[in-house]
Amino acid sequence: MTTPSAGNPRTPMPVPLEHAGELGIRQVIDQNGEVKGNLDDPNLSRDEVRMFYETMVLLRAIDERGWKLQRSGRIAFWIPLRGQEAVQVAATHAMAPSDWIFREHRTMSPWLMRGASLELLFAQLFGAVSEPQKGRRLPCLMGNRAVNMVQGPTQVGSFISHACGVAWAAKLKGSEVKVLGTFGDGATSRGEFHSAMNFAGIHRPPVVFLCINNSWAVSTPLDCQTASTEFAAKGNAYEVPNVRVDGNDPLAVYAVTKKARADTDVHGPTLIEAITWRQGFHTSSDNPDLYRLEKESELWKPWDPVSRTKKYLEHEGW
Ligand SMILES: Cc1ncc(C[n+]2csc(CCOP(=O)(O)OP(=O)(O)O)c2C)c(N)n1
Repeated sequence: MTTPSAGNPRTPMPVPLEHAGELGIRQVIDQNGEVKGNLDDPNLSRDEVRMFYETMVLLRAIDERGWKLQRSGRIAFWIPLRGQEAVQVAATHAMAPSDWIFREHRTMSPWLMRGASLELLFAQLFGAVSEPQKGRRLPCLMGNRAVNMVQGPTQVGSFISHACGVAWAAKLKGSEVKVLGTFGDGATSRGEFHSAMNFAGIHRPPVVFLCINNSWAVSTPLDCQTASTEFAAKGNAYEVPNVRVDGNDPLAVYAVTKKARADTDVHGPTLIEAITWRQGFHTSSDNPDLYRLEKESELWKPWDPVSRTKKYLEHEGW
């Protein structure tokens, strides 16, 4: 006899990436890394895609190490990023190094891809005085002015309006700087998301809003987060052009983010909804067994971003 669960896990929803065409989700590669999607291959070079893959593998290794450090009591807290490697790596690469990135709590890619050291990243996790914020923030809520990466605050989504404001300032100054603001699906329920979108619709600052829809906000599933069938469409209310993309396909994320960045000079903001899945716990203070079933992980497994990218590299002979 199996022991009844202490929680109330949800029956998993179908993986939207399986029906990308019907759902208007832009996709370049399929599960097997083959170019079969509804969006043209952005034709990145061998070195660029290899850099994507290597950074994704590094992020996954950091995630595994961070988890162990927290579980062995050596750091206070850990926010897993496993499963969300492709979206952060590709979006960072699509922006210019001088652009500002306001990031939610799982994105570490700008730190690594813009040349800040791994030692300094771990110094942040340990709260060492040598790290840019002098150990004042929770592990993973990192920021680094040297690489134009703004610290993730504890308050979910509170920085979306700041990202919009920095972009507005850049426009007023006639600067070439653009802004990327990343946030989760849960953050779209915050007032700051709506104020930023409203402001962006009126003043057209050069900002790319990247909603990383990983299916959950702690234990809150999507249908308890919004009555809409998608997050991208929320842009319509504010006249902010929007697009849905397969967040586990780095080529697709790169292509739509690159276009959104270029479009900042045409119409200002774009809202991107990148669809992915949080593979790990919400944080080290969570137990997802109480609200989701192992079956959900099995459904998403073929869509793992690291293995898909690896398969693409293999197909290309790279
Ligand atoms: C204003 C606020 N409310 C609640 C929390 C607790 N909290 C931390 S992360 C989180 C969920 C965020 O979900 P989402 O924006 O989808 O990002 P994800 O964690 O899934 O990456 C919540 C509710 C918080 N930090 N700030």
